[in-house]
Amino acid sequence: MFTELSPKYRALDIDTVVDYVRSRPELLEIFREGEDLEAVEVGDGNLNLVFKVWAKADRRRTVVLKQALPYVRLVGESWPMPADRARIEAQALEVEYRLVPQHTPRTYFYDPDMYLIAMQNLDDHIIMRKGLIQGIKYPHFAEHIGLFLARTLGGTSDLMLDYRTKKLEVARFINPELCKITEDLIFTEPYRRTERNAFHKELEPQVLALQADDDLRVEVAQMKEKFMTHAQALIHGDLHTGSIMVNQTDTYVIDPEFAFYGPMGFDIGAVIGNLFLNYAAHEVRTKDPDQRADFRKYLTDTVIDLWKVFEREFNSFVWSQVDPINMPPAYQRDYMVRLLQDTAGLGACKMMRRVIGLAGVVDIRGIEDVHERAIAGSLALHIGVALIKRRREMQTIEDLVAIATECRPTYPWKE
Ligand code: SR1
Ligand code: MG
Repeated sequence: MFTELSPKYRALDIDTVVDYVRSRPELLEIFREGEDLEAVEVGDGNLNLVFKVWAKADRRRTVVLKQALPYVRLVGESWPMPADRARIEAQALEVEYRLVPQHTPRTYFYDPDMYLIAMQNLDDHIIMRKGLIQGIKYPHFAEHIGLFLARTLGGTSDLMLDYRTKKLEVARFINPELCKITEDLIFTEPYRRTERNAFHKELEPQVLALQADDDLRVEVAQMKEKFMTHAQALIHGDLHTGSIMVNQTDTYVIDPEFAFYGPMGFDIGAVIGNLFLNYAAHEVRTKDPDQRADFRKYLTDTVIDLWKVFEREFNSFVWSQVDPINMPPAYQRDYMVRLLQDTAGLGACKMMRRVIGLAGVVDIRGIEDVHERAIAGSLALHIGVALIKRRREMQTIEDLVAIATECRPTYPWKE
């Protein structure tokens, strides 16, 4: 069904990874020949193996190896998946590094037989989702991610590339199986009864009402069509807060294995949708109302700021370079409003799938008390529905935030 697995492929494990590292001359800039190395497997995502390897004598000399398995790790061998997705990820990392090296991990090499990428270990950063759950603020995140989005989306679009390069890039990033995961898990399954949906029973009345909402299913179908047909830019394709590593000074975007030419709003919406999932989770995670309001203000300010940085950088990196006869200022303004509305609609789909569908987020699914979890899930669903249904009203990012923050949970259900 997929391109055949290389005959040289073998999945690494904790006993074989050190010898593999020793066999790679590219890593001699980090490790000395024959020195003692230590390793641990840290992959907690849905798909891959991830190893950290370091020199016993000096933990700062370290590398991360990410290796694709020929199946979905979350489910097992019954769900095969092309290991060649690692090539897509390596290519995307290369493009992103060229456009925004300050926010992209450095790649040491890509091994096409092992479907393995060796890259910079970001040990002094944490997965952003984990930090946000703890209520940690990242003061530079909006500036960093706004720049990342403007450069990677603008710089790979028809607005910046010549006609031939764009088409060749679309071909180089054809990624059918990973797109199919998104088409199924984000745009299809949450809106029907399927075995893979994983919402808990307290939320069932709201989920059933949402699935019975014909108007909503029309909006979602429009978003699915956009995802499948709008080859606007090279998108990361899975830019949730688990694909971002942060600390108080830096931001890195990792894991672009879902990359392909799709709608820009899917990436921007993923970031914003995940900030609102966290916003919904703090409904119950942060008990003190002042503390909750303060953290939520940080989240909504971040949404506003990241869009404003994105617009500013898109102006200077893209719009200032285009031919104003073919793309006059009024077209440019209209493009940005359409992009904002796509961002709302696609981000909404990213939110609803995380509450209803197979792969949830720990912000919400990690809430232990089932009633509290239902309150947070209910709020996240209401925000998702409002963002997608009311996206055409939005002219500014403040409009988007106002629509989201008007929403309230409706659990526990009133008779
Ligand atoms: C079967 S893969 C499930 C999800 O994990 C990835 O991070 C993507 O979000 C995908 O939809
Ligand atoms: Mg991932």
